[in-house]
Amino acid sequence: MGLSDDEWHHVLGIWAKVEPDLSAHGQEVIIRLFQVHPETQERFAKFKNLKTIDELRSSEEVKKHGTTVLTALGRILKLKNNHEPELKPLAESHATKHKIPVKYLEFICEIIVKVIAEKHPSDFGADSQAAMRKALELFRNDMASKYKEFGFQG
Ligand code: CUS
Repeated sequence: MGLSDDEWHHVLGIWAKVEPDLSAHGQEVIIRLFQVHPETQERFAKFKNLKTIDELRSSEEVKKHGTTVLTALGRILKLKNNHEPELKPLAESHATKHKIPVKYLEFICEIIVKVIAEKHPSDFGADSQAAMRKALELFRNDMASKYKEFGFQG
């Protein structure tokens, strides 16, 4: 089920506040994800060797990956309910190459909401948070069904 115009308005409104500093948000999301769900870090050969919080904080790779993740997500959000063309290649690479389970997408989405809420307490109220959660759920559901088309059970 898609979002209403009003819900998309909330989602894109807060995203406009995230975007000017995408790399700081992205870096925080990845670091937090690896701390809260260490199994996600194991999935990436290039991040496995980063043991301490200081190592994570000073890693340019982590920062770069955070930017990549949020850039991809931002593109998808801006397409609103018509994200299929952008989502398909992403689902393919994540199903066949990276093998990122849907569960990990749930983890990262939840952390994205938390990080935005911390960084923008006065711009990300209950309605905006609910709308963002709904948009991310739509993203995950569509990723999950595309995963299946690519033969990955997720
Ligand atoms: O990179 C990318 O692209 C993805 C995201 C999207 C949104 C799909 N990723 Cu990366 C994901 C993940 C990570 O990194 C980690 C963990 C989990 C998930």
